[in-house]
Amino acid sequence: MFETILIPNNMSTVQELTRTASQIRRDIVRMVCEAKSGHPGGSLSSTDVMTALYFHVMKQDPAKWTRDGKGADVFILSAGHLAPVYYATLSRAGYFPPAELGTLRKFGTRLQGHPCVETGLPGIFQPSGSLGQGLSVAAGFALGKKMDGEKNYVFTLMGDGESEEGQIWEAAIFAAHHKLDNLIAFTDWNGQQIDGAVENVAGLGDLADKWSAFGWNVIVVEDGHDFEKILAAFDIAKASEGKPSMILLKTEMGHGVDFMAGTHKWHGKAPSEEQRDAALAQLEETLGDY
Ligand SMILES: Cc1ncc(C[n+]2csc(CCOP(=O)(O)OP(=O)(O)O)c2C)c(N)n1
Ligand SMILES: [Mg+2]
Repeated sequence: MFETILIPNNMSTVQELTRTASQIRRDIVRMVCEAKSGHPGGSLSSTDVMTALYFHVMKQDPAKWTRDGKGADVFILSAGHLAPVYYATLSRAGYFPPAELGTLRKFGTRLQGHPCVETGLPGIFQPSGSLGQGLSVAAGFALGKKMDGEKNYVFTLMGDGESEEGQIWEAAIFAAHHKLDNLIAFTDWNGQQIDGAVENVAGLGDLADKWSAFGWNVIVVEDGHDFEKILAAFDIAKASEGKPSMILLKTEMGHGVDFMAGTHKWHGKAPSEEQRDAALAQLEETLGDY
């Protein structure tokens, strides 16, 4: 079911990224279906930015990966429930064989429902799942790299619902205070969270204004599924001087599968086998040739 197709991590064209993202979306749907639990909605909305990151933006080499991230770019998944997209991306980038994706959430697996480090899965720098903590960890890594005179970047993916957590804003103050321009955070601004629209749960208002007021370099990507725009946003972020960057990606929950799209109902629900097949048919149709 999880065939071994390793995709080289130096691919650069939008067409190649699009095909890889589709492969990762298919992995997500299969993994969550087989586990009978997990988080497909946000995984599908953040697939494109994760693909852009690991297959183009980030300087990383699975063969040389170490957990301390010394001498390499680092990625922290702040929104830990997005483990399915994280695992699928790591696997397709060459960190472990895709066959292991089929073990998601099974007893004794290295692919726990939320990322952890005790199981020794390559590519995971930091456990996560309790929302709001990853940005603080990423800021710590970024400060450490500055102190060591390293030029590498630290990236972190956050959710918009996650951005309701108080610790996020404490980390925002810290990162701006320390002028962490090697820190690039990005938010999957899909408008949905666990039990409804973010604006109905605890509205964030204009996130761009908020991050800007906290002293960050803010880049808004109006279509967070457009690879050219995503790559351009990372270029702008990398050029920031004296300020950490926040890329706000307007995305669609469940993107790529019509019956999962745009609703919080697929935040944390597994498709049946029938729904999986319907989803895969849509993805394969879009993709063509894997
Ligand atoms: C500290 C903490 N509070 C609550 C939760 C439960 N929880 C898991 S995901 C989630 C919603 C997150 O929303 P968002 O970041 O927008 O993710 P999306 O639904 O878009 O995938 C909540 C409340 C948690 N994991 N950690
Ligand atoms: Mg969300």
